[in-house]
Amino acid sequence: MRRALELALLGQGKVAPNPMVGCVIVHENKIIGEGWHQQYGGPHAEVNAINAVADKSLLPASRLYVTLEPCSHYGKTPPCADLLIQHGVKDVVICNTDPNPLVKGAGIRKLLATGCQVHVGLLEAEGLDLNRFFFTYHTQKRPHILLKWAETADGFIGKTDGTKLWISNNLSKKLVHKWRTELPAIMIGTRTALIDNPQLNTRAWTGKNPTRIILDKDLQLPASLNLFDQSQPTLVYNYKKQETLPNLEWVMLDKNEDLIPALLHDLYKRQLNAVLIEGGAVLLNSFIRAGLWDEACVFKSNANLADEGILAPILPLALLKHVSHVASDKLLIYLNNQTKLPETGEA
Ligand code: AOF
Ligand code: ZN
Repeated sequence: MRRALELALLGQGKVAPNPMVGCVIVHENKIIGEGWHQQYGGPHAEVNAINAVADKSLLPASRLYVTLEPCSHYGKTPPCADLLIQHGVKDVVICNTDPNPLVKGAGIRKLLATGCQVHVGLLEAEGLDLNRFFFTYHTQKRPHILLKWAETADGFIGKTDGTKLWISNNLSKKLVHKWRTELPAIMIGTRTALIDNPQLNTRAWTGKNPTRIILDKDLQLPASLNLFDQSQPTLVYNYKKQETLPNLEWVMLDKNEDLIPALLHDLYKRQLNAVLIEGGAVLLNSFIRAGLWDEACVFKSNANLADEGILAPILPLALLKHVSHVASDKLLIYLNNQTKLPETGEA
């Protein structure tokens, strides 16, 4: 199953909103076939693993390890549970059950009904962690929310005078760009868009550019910003207009609804299963106040701003206590080794 999880990870950044899935087939203690879900809409992991087996007559006497319950529905491909049954597979070990309402146990029931032996829950925690975006999406009916910010040693994330402050370093920039390739969407608020004029792309890492999401309630942002260059899919949530251009869409929200839940509901409908919230403080705090977040990735500098600045978000104390016991369960802090803050940097 560890090997199957390793294979699943090869689909990272290529299969969303579908899960990363790996499959290993073992006959008399030898791996005779391996496969993983490689591309969104492409063959599932089980199909690729079975195709990789040279001698299919070995399948009835083999054990199949798969990281997610075999599917039972006709989607872009026929049900994997049926394929396993056709090939006479009689021994299946599964890491996680599938929370997708289209499957949700039906794949396991299909296998059991034919007398196949099914074991569920091997390395369950590892599987839940690997596909946490997929699991949050289906169980909470909203995208998985990751908060990200960089703070100075004295707890500031920016300057109050509206000038740009570069807190982290080139290494953290690369890491963030890598994360961006692994996520379907990134979001920022109005002030960050205005001050930093970011591109929100993945130029420091190879991979797919995520959808950019901007919250600009009253449409204050100038069209000249990099974010409006239509170079990658961009959504602008606001209270004023609904309009669609190539790669650029203004989505109007209802002022009478709670902002964060309404926004997440719209993202859910668009099948975006994870969003990295990259600031600023107002937006990050809105997610924290609403209790609608799953992970925080904090870069902490060892240098002081030594001035008045914008305070870094404060995470609920109860959670931090929890984190001190279970390191990096929900919070990830990167310490950077920078002794002096540079004056400017690239957003
Ligand atoms: C995958 N890859 O290896 C497995 C999946 O849209 P479809 O037809 O490809 O079906 C996607 C659903 O199938 C997915 O949400 C999950 O519930 C199930 N299993 N999906 O993309 C796989 N095993
Ligand atoms: Zn399938």
